[in-house]
Amino acid sequence: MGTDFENVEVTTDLLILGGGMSACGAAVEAAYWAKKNNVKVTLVDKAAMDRSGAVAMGLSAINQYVGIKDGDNTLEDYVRYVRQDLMGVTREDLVASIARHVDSSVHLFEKWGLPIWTDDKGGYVHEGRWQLMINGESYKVLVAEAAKNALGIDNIYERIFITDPLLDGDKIAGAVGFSVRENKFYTFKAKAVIVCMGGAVHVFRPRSTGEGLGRAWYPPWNSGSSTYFTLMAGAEQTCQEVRFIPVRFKDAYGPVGAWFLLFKSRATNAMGGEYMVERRDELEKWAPYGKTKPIPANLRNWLGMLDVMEGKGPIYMRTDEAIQKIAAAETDEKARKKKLKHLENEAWEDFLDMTISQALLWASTNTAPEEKSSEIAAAEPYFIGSHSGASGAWVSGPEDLAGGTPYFWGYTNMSTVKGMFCAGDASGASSHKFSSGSHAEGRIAAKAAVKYIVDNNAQPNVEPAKVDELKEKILRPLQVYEDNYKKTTDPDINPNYIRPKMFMFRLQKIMDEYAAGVSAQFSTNRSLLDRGTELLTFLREDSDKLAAEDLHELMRCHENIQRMWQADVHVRTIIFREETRWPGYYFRADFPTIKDDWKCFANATYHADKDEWEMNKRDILSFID
Ligand code: SFD
Ligand code: AMP
Repeated sequence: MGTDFENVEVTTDLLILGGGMSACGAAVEAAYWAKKNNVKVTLVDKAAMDRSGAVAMGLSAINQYVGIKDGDNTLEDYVRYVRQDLMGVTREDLVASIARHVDSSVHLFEKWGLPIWTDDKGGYVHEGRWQLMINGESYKVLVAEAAKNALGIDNIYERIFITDPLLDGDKIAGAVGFSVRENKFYTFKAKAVIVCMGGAVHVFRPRSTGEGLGRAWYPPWNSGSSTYFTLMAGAEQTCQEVRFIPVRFKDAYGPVGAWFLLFKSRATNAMGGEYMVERRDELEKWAPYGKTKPIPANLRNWLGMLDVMEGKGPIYMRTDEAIQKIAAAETDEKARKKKLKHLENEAWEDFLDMTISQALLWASTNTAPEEKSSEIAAAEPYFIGSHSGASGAWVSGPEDLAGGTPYFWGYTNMSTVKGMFCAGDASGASSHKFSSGSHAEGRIAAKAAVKYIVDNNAQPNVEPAKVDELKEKILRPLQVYEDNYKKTTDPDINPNYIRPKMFMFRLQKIMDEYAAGVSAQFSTNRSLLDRGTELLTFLREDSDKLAAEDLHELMRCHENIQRMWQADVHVRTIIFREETRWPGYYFRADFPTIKDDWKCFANATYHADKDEWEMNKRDILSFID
C-alpha cells in the first residue's frame, strides 16, 4: 500500500463538509449569496453526492411539510408538535426557523422533478399531518444534481474522508482528510465551515450481527463524523443523550410511518392485545407528555417494549387487517378488488422507494402483506438529530426569534466555535426536520455563513506544524500495519495491532451491555455507565494501535474512532442527566422517573488541550404557548 502521500491544499472561503440533504441545501443557497458577494464555495463528501448519506436509497415520504401557505398548519403548530414529541426538551427558535423555510425546500424538490403524490383535486397526498407521500427512489439524485449545478463540479471533492478540524485560536480555519481512492492527504483552508456530515450508526451492537452485518436502519456510512469534528473543534454539544430508536419491520428495517398513518394499521402482540390501548394508563407516569396526540415516539416505543419485556412478543404490524379494512369500504366487488391491488402496490412501493431489502425479505419469506402480518421491533440506538433523536452541536438561533436571549450569538446556526456552522444531524435540539428540514436548515446556515465571511473576511492562519502532526496521526494505521503484519501468519491475529472491524465489535459490545442497548433491554444505571466509561477509556488507549491494510481500511479506522467519541459523549451525557425522560429510548433504572428540575438541556464540551469534559445544564426558553 505504501505510506507516501501527496499533499493537496485547497484554499476557499466557505467549506461545506458532507454532501447529504443539509449539504445540498447549503450548496444551493451558498451559490446564490456567493455570487453576490464574490465568495468561493467548496464542498467535500466522503462518497459520491448522487447517492450519499441517509437518502441514498431514496425515501417514500417527505416527513416535514408544514403547509403554511396552503393554510394547513401554522408555525406554532409545528413547534408544539416537536416540543411534545421530545418530552419538552427542544430549541423552539431553531424548530421555528426551519419550519418557516421547509415548505420552500419541498417546492424546490418538486420543481427539480421529484414526484409528490397528488389527489384527485391536485393537492398533495398526506401520509400524516406533516408528511407527504413521494415516489422517492431518485430523491437524492435530483437534490444532488441541483447542488452540483449550483456549485459547479470544479468546486466539489468527492470520496474525500474528512477527519479533523483546523483552528486558528477560537476560530475555525478549515479541515483535513484523505482520499479514499488515492494516496492524497487534503488540507482545506476556509474562512467558514458548515458541518453536514450526518449522524452515527454502529455505535451500538446492531440486532443483525454476523448473519447480516452492516444491515441497520441508519446508513452504515454515517459514522459520527459531525460529532467528532465539532467535539474536536471545541464546540458545545447538546442532547447527546437523546438517541433515536426507531420501531421498524423486523430484520430489514422497513418504515412504519406509512402503515400507522396512511393505512391506519394497528400493532398487536402475540395475544392479540394492542399495547397502545391496553397500556394507556402507563402514560400517566410521563405526563404531561403523552396526554395529547400524537403520543411521543419514545412513549410509543416504551408501551411496545413493556409488552416484549413481559414476554408478549412478537409484536405484529397488522398489515393484512389494515389493507382489508380499507378495501372493504368499497361498495362493489370490482371496486374492492381494484382498491386491494392499488393498496398492495402502495405497500410494496413504500419499501421499494427507500428500504429495498424489506421488500426482498417479504418476497423471500413469501409474505403477502394483504394476507399476513409482519413482525416489528425496536431497533438498536442511532444518533440522528434530524429525526426523532436530538443529538448535535449547540447552535445560535436566528436574530428575529432568539435575539436578546442566550440562544443568539450573531449568526444563525453558528456553533460556539466562531465560523463553524452546523446543519441537519450535525445541529442539535431541533428534531423532526428530516430530509426536507435538513435541506432547509442547510440553506439557512449557508446564508448566515456567507454573511459571516463578508463580516470576517480575513483568511485564518493555519499552522503547518499542526497539519503535519494531524497527517502523521491520521495516516498512522497504515504504518502500524506495514510494520507488523508480517509478524504473524494470519494478518487478523497480531498482538501489535487491532483491525477496525474488531475495534468496532468491542465498542458495540460495551455500548450494548453498559449503555442501554438491545441486549440490556434499553436500560442502564450509574454503575453500568461508570463501568462502560472505564472500558471506553481502555478502548481509547488501544485506538493508537489501529491498523489499516489499505485506504478503505484507513477510512474504517477513522469511522470507528469517530464512533468511539460519539459513544463517549453519549455515555457522559446519560450519566449527567439524573432522570428518565425518554423511556423507549433509554431507561435509567436508578432514576426511573421524569423530574421537573431536569427540564433543561444537558450540554457537553470537550476541551482537547486539557483532555477534559465540561457538562452544563442550559435553560429551555419557550417562545410559544
Ligand atoms: O421515514 C462525510 N429520513 C427521512 N426523512 C424524510 O423526510 N422522509 C423519510 O421517509 C425518512 N425516512 C428515513 C430517514 C433516514 C433514514 C436513515 C431512513 C429513512 C432509513 C431522515 C433523513 O434522511 C435525514 O433527516 C437527512 O438525510 C439528514 O440530512 P443530513 O445532511 O444531516 O445527513 P445525510 O443526508 O445523511 O448526509 C450526510 C453526508 O455526510 C457525508 N459524510 N463527508 C466527508 N467526510 C466524512 N467523514 C463524512 N461522513 C459523512 C455523507 O457521505 C453524506 O453526504 S423514515 O423511514 O424515517
Ligand atoms: P417512520 O416511518 O416511523 O419514520 O415515520 C414517518 C413519520 O411518521 C415520522 O414523522 C414519525 O414521527 C411519524 N410517525 C410514525 N408512526 C407514528 C405514529 N404511530 N403516530 C404518529 N406519528 C407517527
